[in-house]
Amino acid sequence: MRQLNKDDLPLLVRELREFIINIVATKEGHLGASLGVVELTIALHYVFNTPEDLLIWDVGHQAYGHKILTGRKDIFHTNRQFGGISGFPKRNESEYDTFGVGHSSTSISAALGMAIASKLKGDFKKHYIAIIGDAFIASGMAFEGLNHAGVTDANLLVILNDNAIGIDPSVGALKQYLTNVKIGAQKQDNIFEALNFNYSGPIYGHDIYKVISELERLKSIKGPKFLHLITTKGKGLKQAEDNQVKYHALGKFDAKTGEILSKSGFIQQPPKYQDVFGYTIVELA
Ligand SMILES: Cc1ncc(C[n+]2csc(CCOP(=O)(O)OP(=O)(O)O)c2C)c(N)n1
Repeated sequence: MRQLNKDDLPLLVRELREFIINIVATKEGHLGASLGVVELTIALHYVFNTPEDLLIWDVGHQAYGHKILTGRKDIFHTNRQFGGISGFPKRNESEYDTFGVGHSSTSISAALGMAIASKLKGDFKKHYIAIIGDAFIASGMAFEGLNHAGVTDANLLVILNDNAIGIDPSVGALKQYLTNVKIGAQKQDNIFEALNFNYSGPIYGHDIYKVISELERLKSIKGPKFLHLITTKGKGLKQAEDNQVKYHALGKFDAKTGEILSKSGFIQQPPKYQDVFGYTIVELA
């Protein structure tokens, strides 16, 4: 892929998105998050020398494109099936999966730990990149990682994939702050610069050329860096963009229309186990 001409990348973007939609439509799984980072995923593997440079995806539910691009295209239809590949990055599955994930907010600390460890071994060349969503950067452990990284000279790049939603729309003061940054109303100090990060953004994350040129620029800057990307969860499938909560993870759907399917046709599926469990617990409470 790194040998492709930059002009060919928009076609790859389309193909990768289509591939993810077609497989998840029949095999189920996380959808919106992976669709939102297609450009970023391609740009990261294009600009950085993976797997020598290390990508650490927070949670890893958005890493379908990463898996497909790193040798697992032909087995991606086994995603989350018994005996098949994992729905999250898994170290024994691929050398490109640098950290076992599933639970959130670990990526920054993990990347920082790896960066410090290789410096101790005398390796100063690699890049360490944590990709984290706006929901989970507000978690305690992510903040602990930022707080620690800011007093090191680690070659760490933290990429905030800001789509203003987790499973439900994001809430809280940090979300408000990020919104202010996006609308250009933030007059106060930049919180990430205050933590000693070289901040860049906000950048529109669906312009592959912009993302590539910014990653190339950041690659030559030493120390902790922070890239703020604005993306749309579910990008490329209208229904998933319009119903981001429902299309975070879902059952089978029509790949063309995005309509959610059941075995008997275009009707709602029965409630999921976790919904029944949740309603029952609330009722009992
Ligand atoms: C500790 C923990 N809590 C909850 C979850 C369930 N979970 C998986 S993805 C997700 C939302 C992630 O939001 P964000 O980080 O903003 O990424 P996005 O999906 O919007 O790209 C949640 C709550 C989890 N994986 N780990």
